[in-house]
Amino acid sequence: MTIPALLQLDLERALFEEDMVAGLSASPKATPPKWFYDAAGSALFAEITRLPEYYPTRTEMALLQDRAGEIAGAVGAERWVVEYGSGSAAKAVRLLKALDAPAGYLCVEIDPGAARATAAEVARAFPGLPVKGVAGDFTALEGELAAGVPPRLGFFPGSTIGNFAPDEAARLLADMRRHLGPGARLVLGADLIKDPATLEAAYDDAQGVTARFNLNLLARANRQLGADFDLDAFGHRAVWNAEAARIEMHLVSRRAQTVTFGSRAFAFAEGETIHTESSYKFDRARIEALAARGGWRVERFWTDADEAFSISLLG
Ligand code: AVJ
Repeated sequence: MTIPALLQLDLERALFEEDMVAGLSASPKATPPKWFYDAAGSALFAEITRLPEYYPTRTEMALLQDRAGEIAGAVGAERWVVEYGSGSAAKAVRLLKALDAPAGYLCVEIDPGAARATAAEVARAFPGLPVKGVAGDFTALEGELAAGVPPRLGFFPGSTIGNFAPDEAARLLADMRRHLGPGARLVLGADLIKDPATLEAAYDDAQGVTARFNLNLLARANRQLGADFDLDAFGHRAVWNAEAARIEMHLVSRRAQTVTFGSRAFAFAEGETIHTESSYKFDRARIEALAARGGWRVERFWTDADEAFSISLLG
């Protein structure tokens, strides 16, 4: 079913409001990271990927370049490539270039602008290849998969898997296992555990781009929900939680304050935070355990020379 664009915007706004109300009512306050990615947030994320401190994007791109031939050899010919939200076409173009006679390309992006732009760029790079971009979260894909027949190759780059808590991540991989169908493979990009200083710098850059990305959540709530967040009254914090193996991003209330939107009011104590994102980091054993919970096996595992980032081939 196709939902008219205006209705879709209304629906998106309603879901955003629901998640913000639930997240700000919870204790401790926590909101889902998928709402970072409106047009402004997607542009800020693109800027993050070019920051000197943010190594994941360029490391994964180089790794893809170096290993594309091996990946292509392992997955075989005539695959439908199904990509889960990377925010840019660059990695898919690199993968598709290496693959033997890809059958088509489907991507799902939370930001409708990104879905359109990524699909358009892939279509431009591969004239004649069936290409489709879908706006929504990963669950929006289920109905679309009739478009491409097996064998499929899932492509989940960027360590977006790290945005999900372990149980959710296992469920997500199991969903992919199921809807990608028989004989599917999955190319999974995952950031690796390393020294905390490097990790924290990647999420708290000197230019303050990540801070703006984090604060954009509140700016978006002001724009889209009529909230009255004072952006100067919140600070950005990124901390490595070693026990949970994740970077956490928080927005810290600089003072006691009350924020309102609609008929609701949310009280903040001085120093209270909204936990806006977790970015889990991995090692080979953790990826193998997670893959197994999702019904996959790690067939190949590649890292760069510094072991900063990994690409796994799951089958
Ligand atoms: C897009 C989820 C992979 O966790 O590294 C970047 C998002 N957040 N800087 C990440 C992000 C802060 C990014 N992912």
